[in-house]
Amino acid sequence: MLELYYFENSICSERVLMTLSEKKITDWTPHHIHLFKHEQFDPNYLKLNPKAQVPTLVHDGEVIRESSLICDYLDDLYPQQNLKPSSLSAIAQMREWIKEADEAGFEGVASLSFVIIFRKKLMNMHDEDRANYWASQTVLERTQRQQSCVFEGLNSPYALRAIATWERIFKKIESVISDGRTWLMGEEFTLADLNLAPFIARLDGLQLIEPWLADKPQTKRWWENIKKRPSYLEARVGPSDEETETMGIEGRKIVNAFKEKRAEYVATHN
Ligand SMILES: N[C@@H](CCC(=O)N[C@@H](CS)C(=O)NCC(=O)O)C(=O)O
Repeated sequence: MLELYYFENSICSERVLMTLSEKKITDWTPHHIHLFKHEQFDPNYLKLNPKAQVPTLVHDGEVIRESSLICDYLDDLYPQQNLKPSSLSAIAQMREWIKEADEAGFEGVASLSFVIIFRKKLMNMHDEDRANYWASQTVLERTQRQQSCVFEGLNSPYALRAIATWERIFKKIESVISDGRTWLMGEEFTLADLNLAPFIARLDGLQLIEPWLADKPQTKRWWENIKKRPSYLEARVGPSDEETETMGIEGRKIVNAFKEKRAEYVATHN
């Protein structure tokens, strides 16, 4: 029996939803964890995921955490529609993409999300509620990052690091697929493409993709292909209509300042 604890507006949960769709797995039980209602801090959920994060998969009583590991696990569990390349070296290279997305890409997207949308949400909270929210968190680095993004906005060092990270990832994508291949690992869609997709969808929702990909035609082509993928559509990757509106409004307010920061970074690091 497969049970998934997740939240729709979570880029990490979307990775798993996309994997379930790619693999055509329909026999699973959903458990919604509403992050904005702080259900991730429920003591029962904390037993499954002590970091108070989604997603979490439970398979026949075994708990699997970490979105990319859950996707990898599901891929191994179900033979149909393999999401890994065939050679061991290619699998290792595929995992390098995912490792970078997990380690740096996630933090970058989360920082920019806080600078652009969650900042306003948190600033509108009563001081005491905001302090309680942060006090409930169990990962200190995450709290420090969020606080810096909320209080310093685009001037936060985490925002600059996000620009540097995604500049590096997009440059790598552009260079790898400039040989005309459809997907990162060749002609087969793999977990490398899939694990990046929800993160880039969020950047898109925040209105940052246009300026970022303006000088990267190959990456644009790859991104357009991802958005047409049935699993992307079925898993409803990216912000909901309502969120798209809020993100769009907030993103447009900041996009010029973002472009300046990015240009400054590119001029000094290229
Ligand atoms: N490395 C973890 C990160 C999970 C994570 O941070 N999930 C976010 C949603 S995308 C979360 O649960 N945040 C809890 C919160 O904001 O309090 C994974 O990939 O599963």
